[in-house]
Amino acid sequence: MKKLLAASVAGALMMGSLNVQAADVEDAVEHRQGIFSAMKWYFAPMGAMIKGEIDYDQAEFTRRAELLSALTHMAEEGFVANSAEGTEAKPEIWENMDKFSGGFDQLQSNAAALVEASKSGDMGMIKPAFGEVAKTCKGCHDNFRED
Ligand code: ASC
Repeated sequence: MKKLLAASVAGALMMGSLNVQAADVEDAVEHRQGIFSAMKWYFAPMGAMIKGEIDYDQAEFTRRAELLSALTHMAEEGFVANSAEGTEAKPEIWENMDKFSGGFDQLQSNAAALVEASKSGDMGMIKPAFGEVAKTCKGCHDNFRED
């Protein structure tokens, strides 16, 4: 009886986990896409300030850099197994996870450096720091995103 109960509990857990798995992949994709979209939201106006398309405001720039920096720690966990299909993520991500993950490390340190540079209020420091972040975005897109 105990054995039977254990078997049916295990069976129920297994079935449950199959359902949870499909939902988990969907949630993970939604999570990472939301984070990337938020990253763009915070990033793009900083570029516009640097180009002079909108007025430069030091506090606003730093606020954006800080929030962007926080977001750079959130997207990677959305790249769960079997989650490339139907997205722009290339399967190469999962074949080169060390390189992919290293790109996130670089993005995180470049974004943290942009926060520090932004506090100087000196465009001579801010501009190259912003460029390093943009370069890291682009590097990963070139390698791991379908255009
Ligand atoms: C953006 C945006 C990106 C990055 C990238 C930087 O504003 O949407 O994906 O900058 O183009 O190279």
